[in-house]
Amino acid sequence: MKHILLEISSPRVMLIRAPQKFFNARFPQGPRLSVPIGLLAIASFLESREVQVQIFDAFVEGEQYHQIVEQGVLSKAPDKATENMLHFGASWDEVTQAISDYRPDIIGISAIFDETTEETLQAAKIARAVMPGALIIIGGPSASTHPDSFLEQCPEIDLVCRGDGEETTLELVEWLQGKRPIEMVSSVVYRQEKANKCTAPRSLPQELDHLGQLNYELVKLERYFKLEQRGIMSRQRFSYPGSHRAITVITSRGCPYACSFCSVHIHAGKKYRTFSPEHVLDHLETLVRKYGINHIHFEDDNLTLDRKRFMKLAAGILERDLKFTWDTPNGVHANTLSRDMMVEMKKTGCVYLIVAVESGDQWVIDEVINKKPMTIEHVLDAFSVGKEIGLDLQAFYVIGFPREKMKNIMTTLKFAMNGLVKWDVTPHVNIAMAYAGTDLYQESLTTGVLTGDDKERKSALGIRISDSRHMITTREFTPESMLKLNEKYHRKFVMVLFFKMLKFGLFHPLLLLRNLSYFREIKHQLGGNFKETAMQLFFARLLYPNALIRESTFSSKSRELRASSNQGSGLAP
Ligand code: B12
Ligand code: SF4
Repeated sequence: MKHILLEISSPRVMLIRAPQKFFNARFPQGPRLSVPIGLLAIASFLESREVQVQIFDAFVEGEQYHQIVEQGVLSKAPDKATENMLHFGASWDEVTQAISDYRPDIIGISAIFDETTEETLQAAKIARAVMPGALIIIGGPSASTHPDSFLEQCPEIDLVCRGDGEETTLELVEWLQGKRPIEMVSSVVYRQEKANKCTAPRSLPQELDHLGQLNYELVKLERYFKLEQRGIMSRQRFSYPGSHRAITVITSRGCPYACSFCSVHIHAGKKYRTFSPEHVLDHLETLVRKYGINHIHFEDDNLTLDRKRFMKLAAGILERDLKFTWDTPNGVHANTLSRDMMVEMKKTGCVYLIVAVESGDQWVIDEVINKKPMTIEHVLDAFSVGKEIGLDLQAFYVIGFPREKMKNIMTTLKFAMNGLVKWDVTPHVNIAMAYAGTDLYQESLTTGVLTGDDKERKSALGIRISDSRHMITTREFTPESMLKLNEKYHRKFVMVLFFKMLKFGLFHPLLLLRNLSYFREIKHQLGGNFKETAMQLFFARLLYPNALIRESTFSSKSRELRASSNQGSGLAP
């Protein structure tokens, strides 16, 4: 890093989320939108320490943003079998311009998913071309799990930050200021003559409150809502007027479990670290009262691991009279749930709870996924409590692990179907992906079942090379056969869901009619597309029958309050 100038009195930091290529224009394969909370956490921390910082989130910048807002969402999906993918977000020229306007001394680019590696590297190249003397760093889960490969692939990157980025970035600022040597910056990896140097890992305290609150003034919050309104969202949402003001919140980091397919314990650590209930409640209160947020996606890896903490949170939401709906799209663990907790969830506005079941076969849960101590009994308990108390449940399943036989996979698919038919639990079945650094990746490498970079296969599957790279082939199955099987079951699940909805309509005709009146509203939002509107109506409302019934019992007063909070914060877009 000889080109780096030290002793800059007040270095300027620019944090970038690069634009991304997608195959489809629509959720869930298309652009996924959310406030980049990792970058926001770093920026808020730096700002509170008086460091000049700017976030450039390409997802909400540039000409394309205005086009989507003014003309409706980009509805035509590019051809799956070609390289012709949809470029989502600011153009590379616009990224270049933004860097050249701000002239940062440190340029931080997030590498959250392996899927976005190509774009991360492209952003680093542009950053180097515009600011030859700047320190170019990357961070995020993907970079943290295989830092060496980023340094190898891209000479423009100076350094990779592993794990939490707030304190690391501040220490790098101090390094540029000449206040500490680089060896005293924790958790970074950089090139040295012979091998890459990895500095000592940061010790991570149990409590996260010292990181401070997020400062939402550092992002163009209204732009996320506008795009969400146009159908570009991070997750499924329960829709009511104004509910596009949805936001992602994380109240904890790290995970003590060691599921074979997951990289969380590698980059966020095995210690479960939390913001205190008071800190979270203050955060939620700001979101609801200052920014008019009315739906929250709790994306914690383990929202319910500490039951007492969860119950304090729930009690605080009720005490402070915070009105919002919420969900857990990242899944919760059945063994951490109890009836009391699920009752509180319903009371505090939970629209749906996703249970991370993973497999319907206990042997696979224990021996292949290593998700001990969760058992099928825990799962069935949660399913039956959900049905009994009227809380809509969904479930995650994963199929296609190296040691799985077809009979194990069929057990999971049948379990998923049974959960839907008997307990109304909507299934989401995913195919196992072996991400670098995970036990699954290691196992796949050593047993030689990773599919590898295969361009022809990629075209046939219609997915990106970075996706196909993670897919698994064994004597029992190939990625193609898994995708086919998954599609077949997906169609069956949709049929069952459709009949369940019809039955719901028969018993609640007024509710159904009232919901159909949303059709016009959504159709208008989506630029008149009938098929998309029907799908949106189904996925954004009709999939949550219990929530609809509850919604119809809201008093008119609380509806008015909700409507007025939906007017928003008056912030400039
Ligand atoms: C929320 C979430 C999403 C959201 C949006 C995330 C976002 N901000 O854009 C959505 C739903 C869109 C999503 C989608 C996917 N996700 Co996801 N997601 C998460 C989740 C649960 C939380 C991420 C988060 O917000 N954390 C909170 C913030 C505060 O932490 P953070 O982002 O890690 O940032 C901190 C540090 O990493 C670091 N940092 C981050 N960026 C930078 C940059 C610099 C310069 C520096 C110095 C530091 C730094 O500092 C931050 C503050 O401490 C993680 C699990 C996890 N615990 O990480 C999975 C995770 C990131 N997702 C994952 C995956 C695989 C996906 C999908 C590919 C799934 C799929 N098959 O569809 C898609 C990809 C979507 C896409 N765009 O292509 C994997 C990534 C694994 C990998 N190595 O690639 C993870 C780790 C889950 C897992 N179990 O393994 N995801
Ligand atoms: S899947 Fe969930 S429980 Fe398993 S290691 Fe990852 S975060 Fe932890």
